[in-house]
Amino acid sequence: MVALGLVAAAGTPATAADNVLRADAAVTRACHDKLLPAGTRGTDRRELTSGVDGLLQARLTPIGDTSGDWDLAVFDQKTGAVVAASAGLHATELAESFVTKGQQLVVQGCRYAGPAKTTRLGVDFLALDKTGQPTKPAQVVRVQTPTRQDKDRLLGLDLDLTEKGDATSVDVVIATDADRAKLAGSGLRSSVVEADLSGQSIANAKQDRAFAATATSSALPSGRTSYRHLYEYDYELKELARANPGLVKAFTLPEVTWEGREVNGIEIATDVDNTADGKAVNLTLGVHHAREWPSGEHAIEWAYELVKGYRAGGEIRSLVGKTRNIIVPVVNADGFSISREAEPKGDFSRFDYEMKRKNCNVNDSPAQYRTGVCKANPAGGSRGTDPNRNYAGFWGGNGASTLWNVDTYRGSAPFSEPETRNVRSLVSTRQITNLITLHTYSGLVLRVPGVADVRPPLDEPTYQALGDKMASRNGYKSEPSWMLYDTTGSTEDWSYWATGGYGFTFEIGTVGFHPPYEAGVIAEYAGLAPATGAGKGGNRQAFIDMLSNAADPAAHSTLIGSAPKGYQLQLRKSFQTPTSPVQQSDGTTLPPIYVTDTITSKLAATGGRFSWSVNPSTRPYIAGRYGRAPRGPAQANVVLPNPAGVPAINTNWPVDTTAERVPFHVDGMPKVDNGRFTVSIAWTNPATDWDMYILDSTGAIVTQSASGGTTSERAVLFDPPPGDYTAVLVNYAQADPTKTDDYANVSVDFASPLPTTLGPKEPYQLTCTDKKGRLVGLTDVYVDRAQTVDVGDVCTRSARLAKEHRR
Ligand code: 0X9
Ligand code: ZN
Repeated sequence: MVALGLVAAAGTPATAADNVLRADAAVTRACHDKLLPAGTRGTDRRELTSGVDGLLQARLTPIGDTSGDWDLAVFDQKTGAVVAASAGLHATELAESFVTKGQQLVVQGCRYAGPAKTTRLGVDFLALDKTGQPTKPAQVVRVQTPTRQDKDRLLGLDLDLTEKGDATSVDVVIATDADRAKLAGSGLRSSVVEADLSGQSIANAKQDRAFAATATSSALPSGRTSYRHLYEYDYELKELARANPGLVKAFTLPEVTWEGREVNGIEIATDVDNTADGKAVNLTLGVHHAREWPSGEHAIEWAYELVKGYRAGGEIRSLVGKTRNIIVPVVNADGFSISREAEPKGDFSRFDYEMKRKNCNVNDSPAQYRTGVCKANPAGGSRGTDPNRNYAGFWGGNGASTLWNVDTYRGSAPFSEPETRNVRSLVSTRQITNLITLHTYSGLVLRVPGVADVRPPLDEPTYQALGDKMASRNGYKSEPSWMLYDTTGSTEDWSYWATGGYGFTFEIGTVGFHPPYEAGVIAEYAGLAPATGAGKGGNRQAFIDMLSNAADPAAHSTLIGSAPKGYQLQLRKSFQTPTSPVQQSDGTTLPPIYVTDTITSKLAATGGRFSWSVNPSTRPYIAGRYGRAPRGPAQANVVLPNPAGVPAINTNWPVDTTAERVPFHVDGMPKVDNGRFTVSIAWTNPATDWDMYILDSTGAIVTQSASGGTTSERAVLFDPPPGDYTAVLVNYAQADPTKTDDYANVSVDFASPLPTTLGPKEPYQLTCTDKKGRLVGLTDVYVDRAQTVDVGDVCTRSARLAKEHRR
């Protein structure tokens, strides 16, 4: 690894003065658009020649006044093509790309806005280390996981699970020989779904180029026809703000990434600068996972949708008027930039940077892997923390890895990462009543909880209804996320349980992390074929549903009262929430960590009555869990004898119907109230394999259990409707075909539903400060979902209390 510093065209080190770019005028232009002639107003440039086959990193850092906005672009001098660019909201920029030895480059700095006439340029060239490339193409295999045991076993393998899966299987990426060996040794059954991922990736890129070359516009609100680069996201955010003063504001989140990038967002509301106007806030997040490009596209298109919709009038104008929208299209800016700028290798190896998932934290890696930069290092894309395992909600439990190089690595501590702390700061300081965090892929609208043991929150009926409604627009499946697989430390499993704001994970699309743009972005967003939401409104309409929910006071809580003009109200809650018992890599478990959250929000009184849209004061985490009271006893367990004989081997059920069939009956009210039934069978030899499918009276499979390498099967159905059922027992394999290893009896066990549990109520502390910032009112406020609480004249009523508080 060589860091050459700034080199002039001839390869000699630059002087300090060469490091300072200067422009006397600011010009609002896209610096990355084209290489401008030397001396163009508002620009400065340096010419360089790469001394290496490797990586170029060009940075800007502000000099003195940090309020200026400079952008940066690097061009190939011969072709004029943009090689790398950066267009943040200030003068902190990082443009990175691969270059070849002898390549002649022009670094172009553009002063976009603000008073800073100068900015500091730094350029590094880094040689690449290419050891350890995989030998075989990577594959997607479908792993059969009909039981929770199987799912747990799969999770324990620390493989790269895709979010594609159903009740009985999960698709997994197998990139290396080590992955292959792990899966083979697990006893889990699997089949190859996609034999060579690289072919697909290269074909996708080609298709995208062809589409963008011919299509001049699209059904997207912006008309976009190709995946954006990070610098385009940033540039468009500030241009949207510049073109729509008063309605759109671009902002930078508090923490820079590990590589020093600023993370930017946009806020949209009437009178946008008055963030303390008491309106409900709808937050849309994209790109927690680097390779999930459509998630950023959907987020920024939603921003265009709102701006255009507001200008056009009608439903969106009315909704925008009642709410605030915050959009952060790219939460994981480092990871995204790497994935987006990588060459399409598509083999899912750790050097396939296009398929990088995590962020750029390197601190938890072993010393030999801590060298290099995020985009080029000996461990490739396997360094870093999974931002969607790093939130505090149930952190440290199932479905997250303790290992630095695994794609679901949870990080060294809850909120150890700048990316999650950035989202935390938004959610902790604004009343985010609604949150969608976008991912790809597999057509899902996911809600909490991430693990089944947590049990659904008291809000489950309304929470589910909202998810179902959105799913009716995009054609996705709406379900609690544990049904996909266990996850802990995910975005909404923190934000929801801590604040009560409805949070969802969308898994956009059906065909890959960043499929061709036309299908993966345009069709999914606008609800066009081939998307599952074709003709139903697509994600566009799902987002509008979410915004309508934010605009509906019945969906959150409201405080009303009165306060003098110029006074400021503040709500505050501070609490501790335990993480999961913290799983260790040696299999032991340490006690939960108690994470302190402080939630605050402000209202600027305009005089007279106010109305303030807020989340419920009681955290869902302690409010209780949803369930239902048993209305009668559960049905008595039954043991059904194994029918005489043994069916022939059948590896092709249900096409081949050879099986044993054992009927049983499930009673219902008023006789019994079953919360669930569990059907189990057992045999002796793990090399023997019986599979079990449970059919209802119409012949539909209602649940199943079809694992391999075990001596039992267990199928569960929650809240089973009364009626006749059939257990279908399929003889999939016999350890010794000459001596049948038959299963014993079929047991059907019934259990009562778990009743709803209720926890204590929590208040907000509401304070009022006068124009001079003196505390003049203080009270506790309890407010439930859908409730409106009149807090009265809070700025004078509790004056005595406030005075005592001041002493
Ligand atoms: O595993 C994830 O983080 C998400 N899938 S992805 O392929 N996009 O990485 C799914 C998360 C689902 N779980 C929760 N949201 N709790
Ligand atoms: Zn994701």
